[in-house]
Amino acid sequence: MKITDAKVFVGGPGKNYVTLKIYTDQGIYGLGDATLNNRETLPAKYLEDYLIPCLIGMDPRRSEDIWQYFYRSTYFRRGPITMSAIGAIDMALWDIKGKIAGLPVYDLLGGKSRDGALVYAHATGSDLDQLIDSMSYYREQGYTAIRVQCGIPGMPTPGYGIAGKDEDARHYITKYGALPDLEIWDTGKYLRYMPKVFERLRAEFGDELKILHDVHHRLLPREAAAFAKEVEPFDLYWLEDPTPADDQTSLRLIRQHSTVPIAIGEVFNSLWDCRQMIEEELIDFIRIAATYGGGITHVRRIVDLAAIHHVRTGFHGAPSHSPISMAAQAHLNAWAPNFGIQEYLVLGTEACDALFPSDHHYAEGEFHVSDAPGLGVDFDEKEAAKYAYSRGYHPVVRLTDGTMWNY
Ligand code: GCO
Ligand code: MG
Repeated sequence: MKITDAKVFVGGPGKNYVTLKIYTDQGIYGLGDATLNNRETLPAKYLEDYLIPCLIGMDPRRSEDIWQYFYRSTYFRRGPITMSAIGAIDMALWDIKGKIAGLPVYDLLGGKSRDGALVYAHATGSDLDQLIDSMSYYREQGYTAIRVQCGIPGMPTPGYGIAGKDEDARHYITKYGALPDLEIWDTGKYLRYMPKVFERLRAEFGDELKILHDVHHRLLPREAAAFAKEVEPFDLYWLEDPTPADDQTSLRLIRQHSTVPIAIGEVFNSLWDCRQMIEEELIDFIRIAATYGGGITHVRRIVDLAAIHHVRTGFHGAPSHSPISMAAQAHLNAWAPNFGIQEYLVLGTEACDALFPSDHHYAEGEFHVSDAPGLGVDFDEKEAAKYAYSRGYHPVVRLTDGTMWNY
């Protein structure tokens, strides 16, 4: 069996999805996702100019060897662009392999460990009342785990993941400007107000609800340790990205002062970015995505290392991931003995479902993986022709005195 061709498509409804389609001499094709949010043209070009020419003629069943070929032959290893490109190829090869075998990818990994995978939704509010309204909406939709982001009184700009006053907080998705928007961040105001938010939410929703919160890399290690200690009584399911995780050892301080579960990893692209924090058991959930994390082959390796160290999965599921990588993660989630939770936002719009037809679905707080052979997602090229690339940027963040900070 041979790979005969591969094509890259960029575009989608409101998103620049980077979709790879690999064709074989037996009529079977595979699909992969290389959507590197706000840098989408780079993995697309990398695939077209460098990887696809080598891929033609290879045997698609040899997914491990092909992964190693691209990882080792790149010479300048890792990085989000390289790993997104390799990841897309890897997903497409698992898709092909499943289709050859007539089995869903989860069966190739070791079979289902569960029927539905716990997911969390995003609730947001420019203030506490709007946040509570947004949370009530998701409770009604059956969610038992909700991430909460709340506007902070006096904060100069709304902040990460927070709807403006007049926006629809129930369906809020971060918008990216044609040039970077500016956010102003005040750590003191955040640290003083956020514990009060959790206190009110517990009083409002009781003890059962799983409450998650994303700090989005904004705190220093000492601040994060103090904050984690202070919010301990409110029993968070996780505290995400309390500090930028470039320095893995800074997490030790948080661990020494608090038992709040820590979730990190959405900006990682390899095992080497999280090896120390997993081995030292400094985190509780690993958030790497199949897209930037080198696909199923590499993420599976991370999941296995994590399992030995009591770290569970909590894969990234921002809307920038196409339904293809969400499917890749759904198969990992179905199999992983150390599955924790899945972030869930991407599927469900009519335009997105038309572009990526599938029977993966959400029901009652859980994600149900497709039982179709391969990844269980298709790609409609006619629909794809409707969309064009449009450049976007993540916001930039400055402190109140103008100092650059972390988005
Ligand atoms: C999350 C993330 C995202 C990121 C985005 C950046 O937890 O979902 O923090 O919202 O900001 O994926 O590209
Ligand atoms: Mg996050």
